[in-house]
Amino acid sequence: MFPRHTSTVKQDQSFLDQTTRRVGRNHYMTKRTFGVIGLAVMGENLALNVESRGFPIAVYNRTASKTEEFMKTRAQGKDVKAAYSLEEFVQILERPRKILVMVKAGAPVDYVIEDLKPLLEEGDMIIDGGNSLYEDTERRTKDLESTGLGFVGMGVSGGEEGALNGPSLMPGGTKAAYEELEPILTKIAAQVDDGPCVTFVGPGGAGHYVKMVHNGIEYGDMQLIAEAYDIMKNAMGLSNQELHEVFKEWNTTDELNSFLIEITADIFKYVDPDSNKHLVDLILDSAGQKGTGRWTVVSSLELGVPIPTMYAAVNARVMSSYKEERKAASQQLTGPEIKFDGDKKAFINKVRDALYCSKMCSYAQGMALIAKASAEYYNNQVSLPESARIWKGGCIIRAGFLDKIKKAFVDNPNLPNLLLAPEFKQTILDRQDAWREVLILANQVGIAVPAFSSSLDYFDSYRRADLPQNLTQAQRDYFGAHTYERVDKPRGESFHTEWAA
Ligand code: NBP
Repeated sequence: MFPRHTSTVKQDQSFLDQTTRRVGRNHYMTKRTFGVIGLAVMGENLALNVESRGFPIAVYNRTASKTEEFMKTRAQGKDVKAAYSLEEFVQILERPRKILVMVKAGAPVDYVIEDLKPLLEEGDMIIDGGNSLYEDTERRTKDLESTGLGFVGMGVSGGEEGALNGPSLMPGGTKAAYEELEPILTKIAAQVDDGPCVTFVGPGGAGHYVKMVHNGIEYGDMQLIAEAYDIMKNAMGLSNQELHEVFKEWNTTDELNSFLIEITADIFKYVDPDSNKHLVDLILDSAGQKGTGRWTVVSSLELGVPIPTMYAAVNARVMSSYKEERKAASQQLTGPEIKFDGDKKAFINKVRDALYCSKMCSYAQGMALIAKASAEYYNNQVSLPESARIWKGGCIIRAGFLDKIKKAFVDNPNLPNLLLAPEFKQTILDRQDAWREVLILANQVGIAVPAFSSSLDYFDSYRRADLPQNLTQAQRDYFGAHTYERVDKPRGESFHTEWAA
């Protein structure tokens, strides 16, 4: 059983007496409330965030020169104590120790945990704030809980700026450890109208699972914006200045107001000082894809939850990386001539509608994936309204629209799919014609819109009672005797036919 402790945030005199120790010959130092291991971009900024909320901190980094540099620069004058060995680091932390590990995801997290384990005492807790695979977090939680330590696998979103000023935090794992950490986490998280962007997500790897899906949704959002840009630039001929104005205007709308739309508007007006050209036009069209997008797709396949928009976004990045091959192919594989002669202003509104409808489908997929994972892995403990709420501030997908998602699941906790929530349903029904028109144009002029198309396919598949998989089942039974069910017989009864006879 993980022992309970009173909050360590308020320190009265008797507490300070117990938690001071002699350092050097004459100097007394208050023990540190919070420790951070790993002083790269995220660790440094999170450490400074924690310190700025009034918590004395200790820091440690494997390479001592980075620690020295941090102490000489950003930590100057702050309530930060550096340690140059893990033994020293552990000693200067008050008990129960609260240690945030912010190192490269994967094996380095295990190395740090293994080195820390023998130095810690029952009730101490480790938080892994990196982008760890939820299955690794599952394993680490079990392992550390079995030794009497608390483990919190915490997704952190918001990059460098969020880490410093208020990220979105997605902690899961040992519930009692989270309760100890809550007074600190609620202070360092982004603050929005309905509270700090942090909640206890669920047991085991639930925090990292929700962070993974957050990143999958981020992939989807970015690809959808890229496709809207491609159509408006290459089919409709909008200039960067016009694109800046369109995205700026979209950012004022209830449905699309978001961090990603805001930065997109900024990007279109940025002029490269060296060349005096718009920087966006000078950037190579080859995007990387790291673990989380791919993991989201793999998990969705394992759980049997369709997430075609996110899958399309991951594939689009993979395809973009074949730059040289695409360049060569473009000399041989021609497409239709690009021609748009409609009303630009009216069509821009249709692109906006297509973007919003596609985005609704993408979030419907993400929320369905979290719901299934919650049921399969986390005893139904992951709250969908809370997941949407903690993404409202601090993180890359922060958007006004998340409020509507939260409300949809508060109003109906058993909602089978976001698209069935009254507000989303009506919007998508009202705008589907515009959405389809945009896809028709893209297809006619030969511009690939994989995420827009996958979203529409998702909508058109989900909304149809009958799909053509009756034929698929017949084929499977024909060549493999896989059997089939019949619409005119009770579910569960299976049939086989000797088709060739
Ligand atoms: P990095 O992912 O670049 O990792 C660098 C840190 O890991 C350094 O402190 C390095 O120490 C330490 N480290 C390594 Br590498 N191997 C180690 C080992 N075997 N033992 C101990 N320490 C080791 O840092 P980051 O960009 O700050 O990201 C940290 C985590 O946060 C990652 O999981 C990342 O995916 C996640 N994340 C990053 C962002 C972002 O915007 N960057 C956003 C959200 C989440 P050294 O100095 O001795 O080499």
